[in-house]
Amino acid sequence: PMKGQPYRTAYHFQPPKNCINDPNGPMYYKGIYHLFYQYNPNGPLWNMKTTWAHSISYDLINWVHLDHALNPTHPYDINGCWSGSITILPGDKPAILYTGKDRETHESQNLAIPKNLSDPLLIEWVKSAHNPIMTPADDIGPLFFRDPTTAWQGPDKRWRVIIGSQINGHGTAILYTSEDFVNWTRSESPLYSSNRTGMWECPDFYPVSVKGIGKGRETKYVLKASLPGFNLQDHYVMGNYDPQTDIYVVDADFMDSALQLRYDYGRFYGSKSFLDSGKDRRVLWGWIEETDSKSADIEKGWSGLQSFPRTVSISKSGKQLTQWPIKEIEKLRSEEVNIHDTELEGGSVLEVVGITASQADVEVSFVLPNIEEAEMIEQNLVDPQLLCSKNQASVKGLVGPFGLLVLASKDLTEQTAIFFRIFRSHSKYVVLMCGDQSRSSLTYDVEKTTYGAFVDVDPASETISLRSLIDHSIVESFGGGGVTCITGRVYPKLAIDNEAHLYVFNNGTQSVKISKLSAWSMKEAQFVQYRNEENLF
Ligand code: DQQ
Repeated sequence: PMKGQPYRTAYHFQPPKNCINDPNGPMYYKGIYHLFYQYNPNGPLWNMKTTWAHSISYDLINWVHLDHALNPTHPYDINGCWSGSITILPGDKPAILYTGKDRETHESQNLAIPKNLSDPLLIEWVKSAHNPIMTPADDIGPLFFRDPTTAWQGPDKRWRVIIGSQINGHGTAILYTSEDFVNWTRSESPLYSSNRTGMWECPDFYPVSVKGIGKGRETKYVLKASLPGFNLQDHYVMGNYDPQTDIYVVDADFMDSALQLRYDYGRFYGSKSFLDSGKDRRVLWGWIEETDSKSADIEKGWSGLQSFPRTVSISKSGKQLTQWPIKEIEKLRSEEVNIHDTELEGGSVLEVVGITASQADVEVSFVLPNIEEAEMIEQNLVDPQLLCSKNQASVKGLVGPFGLLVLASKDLTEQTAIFFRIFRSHSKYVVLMCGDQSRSSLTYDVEKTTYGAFVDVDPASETISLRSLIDHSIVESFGGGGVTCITGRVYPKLAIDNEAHLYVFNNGTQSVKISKLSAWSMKEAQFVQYRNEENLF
C-alpha cells in the first residue's frame, strides 16, 4: 500500500481514489471479466451524480482500469447513472440496463450497448435512443424504482427483468417483460414482495443447483434484496420459481427463518452476482463501505471497497447459501505457516508467526473435546448480534470464546476478534460466530460494532472452521465453511503493516483443539490504468 495510506488494501478491488459503491454489471465475456461500479469522479464521498466506472481482468484478481462506461449526459440520467446489470443477448451481445436520475432526480430504467462489439474490452457504450425505456406508473413512487437485474428469458422467449421498489411501504420486485429488450411491459403481479421490509435496492434473482442434496427439484431460486432501512444489509430468500407462470414461492419470507438469511452479518451491501460461464460457477461481489468518519475519508482521498469475489452455492443442508473466496485467490499466497493438533487451554493466546499479518489468508479448524460443558440458551429467544455484543472476546465463557485475533498490536491493545461460542439449546448445540471490533482501534471516531450470527453446523460431529481474509482495513470471515460470513472494516493505529500480529485464542474455561491452521502472507494484486488520461480518476 501507498505511503501514509495504511488502510488501502493490497488484494481487494479499489480504484486509485474517490468514492466507490455498488458493483454493477459484472460479467464474463469472451475470456475477460468485467466489473463496472458506482463511482464519484469528483471526490471521496458519495454523491448522487455517479458514473459507471469500468475495469477488466483475466483472473478476477489483477485489474486494468478503463474509461468510464456511463456518465450522466442525458436528461434522463443527468443526476446520475445509478446501479444496474448486464444481460448477454443472443449473438454474444451484452446490454446494460441501468437506472437514470433525471433533472428532478426521478428514476427510470435505461439501455446502453457497446459501441463497437469488435473491441474486446468493450470500452465505449452508447445509450439507446429509446431511453428511458421503463418509467414508474402511478402506484410507484418516482424515487422508488431502481436497480434492474440481469434479465432472463422464459420458455415463451420473452425477456424478464425485476426492478427494486417499494409499494405501500413494502419491498417489491416489480416484474417487466419484453420481446425485443427495448419495449417493456409491466406484469400485473410483482415477482415477489414482502411486508417485512421497506424499499428493496439492487435486487438479484438467480438459480442455484441443488443436485446431490436430496430429491425433488434440481434448482432453487435465490432472491436477494438490499435493505437501506435495515442499516444497509443484504438479505435473501430461497424458493421455487416457475418460469411458465412467473410464480415464485419462497421457503420462508425475508427475516423469517431461524437463520435470518443474509449474505454477510457485517458490512456487505448492494451486491450482485453473475454466472461465470467459463468456470461454471456463480460469483458474488459486494460493496464494503467505510466505517471511519467522513473527514477521515476526505483525508484518505477515497472510500469504499469491493469484497473479494466469492463463489455462491447451496449449503449441505439445502436451507441456505455457502460463500467462499474464489479459488484464484491461491495465486496470491506466499509464505505459509501451519499448526497441527495443538491444544489451546482455557485462557491461552498463541501467536501465528512467520507471515505478514496485515495482509493474510488464514484457515483454521477447531475440535471441541468438552462440548457437553456448553452453557444453555434459548436459541429462538436471542438475537445473535446482541448475544455477541454482551459477550465480547474479553468475556470469559465455558466453550468459547475461541477464534482469531487479527490486526492485533503486539501487546493486544488493539485487536479485532473473530470467534465462536458454543451453547446448548434444548437437545442440540448452537454455534455463535462473532466479529468483535470493540478494541479494533485506538482512534475514537470510527465504528466499533460487534457483529454476530449463528452458524448452522453441528459441533458434536464436525470441526468448526473459520477462514479470514485480512487486508489492512478489511477482514472478511467465513464460518462453518462459508455458511455464515462476517465482514468488518477496521482502522488500527498501532497494528498496521509490519506492526500487525495474528493470534489464535481461547477465552473459555474448557480447552479446545486446533486440528489444523494454515496461514499465508498475501501478495499484492496488480492494478493498472489502461490509458494515462489525467481526468479519468
Ligand atoms: N446505490 C445506487 C442506487 C442503489 C444504491 C446509487 C444502493 O442505484 O439503490 O449509487 O447502494
